Amino acid sequence: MVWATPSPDIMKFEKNQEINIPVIDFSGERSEICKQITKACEEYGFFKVINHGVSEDCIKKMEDESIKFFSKSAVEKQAAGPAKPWGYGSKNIGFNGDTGEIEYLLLNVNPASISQVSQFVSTVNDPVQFSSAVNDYVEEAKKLACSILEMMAEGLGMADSSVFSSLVRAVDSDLILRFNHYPPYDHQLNCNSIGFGEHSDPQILTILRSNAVSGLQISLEDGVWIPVTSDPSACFVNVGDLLQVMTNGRFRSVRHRAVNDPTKSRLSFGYFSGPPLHAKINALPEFITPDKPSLYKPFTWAEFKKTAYSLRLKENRLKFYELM
Ligand code: GA4
Ligand code: GA4
Repeated sequence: MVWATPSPDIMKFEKNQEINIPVIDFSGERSEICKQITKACEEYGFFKVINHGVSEDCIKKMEDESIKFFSKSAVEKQAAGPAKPWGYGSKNIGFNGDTGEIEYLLLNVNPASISQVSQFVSTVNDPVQFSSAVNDYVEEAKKLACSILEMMAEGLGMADSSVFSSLVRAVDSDLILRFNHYPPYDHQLNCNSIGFGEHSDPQILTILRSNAVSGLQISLEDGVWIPVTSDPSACFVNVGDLLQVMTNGRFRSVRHRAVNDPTKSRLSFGYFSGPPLHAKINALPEFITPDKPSLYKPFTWAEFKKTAYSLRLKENRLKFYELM
């Protein structure tokens, strides 16, 4: 396994990029950040955050735990699963036949599931260290997600600035943490394969952090893929399907995919913030006008999640909830 060392010159990445994705500096002025977030979510449904406030130490511990785990033999890792829906998985994504050049650990973010998966991985990792890395990281990721969602609401001029954040901050909110390892793989030699196929995230908001190996691509129009240069010091944010519904289509749920690097291991952590299962999701009145009536019928997150899990990865699952 070949692990990349972080680049000493992060700025170089920005200049080399062919298409500039929005980069938002969280050390800046708040009202300016709110505006930039709103604009990025309207145009791309995606942005990069620098100076995000998640501690380096916390990220380092997560990375150490992942390297420790993914570096082991297939047999040892299999012993930590298969634990559908939670635990270790390799090549199979979801339940409907999607596959990719990827291995992963999936955790439901609650004490019971974290402790269960910590036991699963204890053939390789120290369960106390592992669960402490995960608990610290999800706490910081949640803070970041909530603060982004609050600034979004402010940028949109919502009367209640906690309208989005309260859903992912609730004690029973549905949160998932995913560790991904994309082993070195040459797609040019095997053009039928991909790391993680095209899809949108079903939840409200996703926070993604990766090592210095690129692979993430976003799509703004069908078939046009924009490579996102990795930046291990940054976090990348995706708008999920539910946020597209709540903003009545003003924000777009970004379609994205990941491809393997031919020579290096890409490692990423995704933090997927969803609402409680019983939460009712609908286009908020602020986004409904006589000219723009609601595009979607209301549903609960449990209903939508069930739909998402019954379909293939690339499917546009929102179409089942569209009003004509
Ligand atoms: C995409 C976002 C998250 O990685 C994930 C994925 C989940 C899985 O891998 O089990 C899903 C996929 C994701 C969307 C549609 C369904 C569910 C695979 C799949 C085919 C953990 C999630 O919540 O939804
Ligand atoms: C779908 C939505 C909710 O009903 C549920 C389901 C859950 C379960 O434990 O029954 C899941 C399913 C649902 C999606 C994938 C995972 C989890 C069964 C399963 C195989 C309660 C939920 O949270 O996800």
